[in-house]
Amino acid sequence: MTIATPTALTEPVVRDQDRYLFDVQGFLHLRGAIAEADRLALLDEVTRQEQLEHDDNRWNPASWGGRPDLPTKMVEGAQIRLNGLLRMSPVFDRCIDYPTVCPYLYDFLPNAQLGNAWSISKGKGVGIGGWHSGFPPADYGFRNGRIHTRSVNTVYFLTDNGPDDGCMTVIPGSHKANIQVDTKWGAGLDLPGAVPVIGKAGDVLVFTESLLHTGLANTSGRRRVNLYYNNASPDFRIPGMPSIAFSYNYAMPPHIRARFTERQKQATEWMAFAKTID
Ligand SMILES: O=C(O)CCC(=O)C(=O)O
Repeated sequence: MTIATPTALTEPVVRDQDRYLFDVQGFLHLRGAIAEADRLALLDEVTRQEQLEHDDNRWNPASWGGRPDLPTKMVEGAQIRLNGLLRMSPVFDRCIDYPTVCPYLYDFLPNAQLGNAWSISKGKGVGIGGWHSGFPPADYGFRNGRIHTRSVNTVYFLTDNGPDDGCMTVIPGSHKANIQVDTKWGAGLDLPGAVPVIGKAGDVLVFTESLLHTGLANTSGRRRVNLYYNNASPDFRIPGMPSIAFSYNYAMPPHIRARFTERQKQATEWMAFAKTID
């Protein structure tokens, strides 16, 4: 599927064949969905933020029983993960409701609420990730002509995701699996049914979090940078939501939400009720 230019939010771009493909595979690969100027602005900002130190005390005071295992900046070898992107810079706001992506998001998950937004950069030597999914297949279904899923993740490829760059990998159809996977069957592409999502800078991967997924190793030495905006259904309570232990990463303090557009405020409505510090 190729998207040439960003489409207005109101245009009915989602076709039956898109719903069919998402339902059958558990994901859609939107090629060329990010406008080049946006991609460059996002990539520059991730690169800048990765070089900064981030003071977690401000967001995660020990007195609130925060999550030391989920700091803002996580560095493991040549991999850098930044959690809570929207706290860092308004440059990241645009992906809350990116015009070419949100018609699919809201079709598959009406009134989606944004959870965490994070980046992952990989360099040479980063190994294969572990297979995982956010929700079990029981949380995915198709009823009354509509997709029903607890969570939809949207992955913005800011650089090429080649097979040796550490690209995302999925098991198409695993969001409907009836047999529990045993990860001892194989790591990465060795797990039966694993397919690499090979993409270009500017592509977006939209998938149900009931789908098994992971990332491959980076052996090329080319920097691979993706952004992840994960969304939950409004009836789902983000785990531990009222507690800062989780809302630390997910919830934005009121002064950050104040700058959002109306559409972005709607997409983060639950945050208005979460315990946060300003
Ligand atoms: O970055 C990758 O390659 C995989 C990331 C992933 O699966 C995740 O963050 O849940």
